Order: sequence, then structure tokens, then C-alpha cells
Amino acid sequence: MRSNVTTAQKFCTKAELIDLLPEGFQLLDFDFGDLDGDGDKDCLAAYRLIDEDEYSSELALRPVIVYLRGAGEQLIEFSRNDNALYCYDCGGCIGDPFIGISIENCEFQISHLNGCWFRTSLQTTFAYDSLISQFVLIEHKTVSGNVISEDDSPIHLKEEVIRYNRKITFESYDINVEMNR
Ligand SMILES: [Ca+2]
Repeated sequence: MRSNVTTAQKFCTKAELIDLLPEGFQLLDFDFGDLDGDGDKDCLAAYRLIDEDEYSSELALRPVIVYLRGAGEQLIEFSRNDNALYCYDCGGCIGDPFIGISIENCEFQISHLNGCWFRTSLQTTFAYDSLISQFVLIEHKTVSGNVISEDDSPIHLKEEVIRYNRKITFESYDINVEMNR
């Protein structure tokens, strides 16, 4: 009987995550779920600087951290990326393009939305690769189009999915580099 599962899951609360806050940062979003397929709930968290507005956007770090549930039932930082989120004013008319992060079926997603009349939503998906014990880029999915019709014609949105070959690790991923290739 895996008694540790029940014990671990009862700690999956925001309070548990607050104890892990990097100094100087506050939570943007978080989610709990099994990321590495061992049945124990792990955590994904996105952060912003507490005084973010006092920094120029290119210097304002927005880390995303993967925490895996260790043998001692505690969350342990496994992987960090400071370049997986767009900057706080990179969303065009929308301003802050960050939508959220989520965990589903041992994968996790980072979602953005930017633009004005022409808007693009972007969902970036990573998954755990047990061969290299790293999270790797799986997919970029964009949905874009004019969201305001000038002549009452139907709004047409274009969906595009780019699949990756698991060679880009989460830690090495840079959203600005990959989206400008
Ligand atoms: Ca797990």
C-alpha cells in the first residue's frame, strides 16, 4: 500500500507553495498534478517580481518552476526557466499577455494572449521525457485572427500546431527565440 500518496496529496495547497516562494517574487499562477508519472502530485508555479513595475520589461524576470514530489513527500525544485513567459507588457493592447499555466496528463501548458484587433493565443506544451529525465518542448499551438469584424462578417480564426521532436528542454527553452524562428 502506497500510504505516502494519500499523505502527499493532502499537502497540495497554495499554502504549501507559499513556503517555496523565491525571495522577491509573488505567485502569478500555479497548478498541481502528476508531472512525472509516479502517481504523486507535483506542482508548477509561475512568478513575477513583487516590484515588477519598477523594472523595464526585458529585465523583469518571470520564472516558471517545476517542483516534483520527493520521497520525503515534500516538493523539491526540479527545473526552472526564466524565459518561458513573455514580458509583462509584451501583449500589445492587452498589456500583460500571460493567461496561465496548467497540468494535464503528465504534461503542462503555458498560455499567452496578445494583440489588438488581430489577436494570437499561444499554448506551449511540455512533457516529461524519462529517457533524459528532463521536461521537453512538445508543441506550440496558436489560434489567431481579427477578433473585431468591420462588416459583420463571421470572425475567422486560424489554428496552427507545431510539433517538436523533444530536443528542446524546458530549461533551455526561450519563447522569444522559438516564436521568431
Ligand atoms: Ca509525480
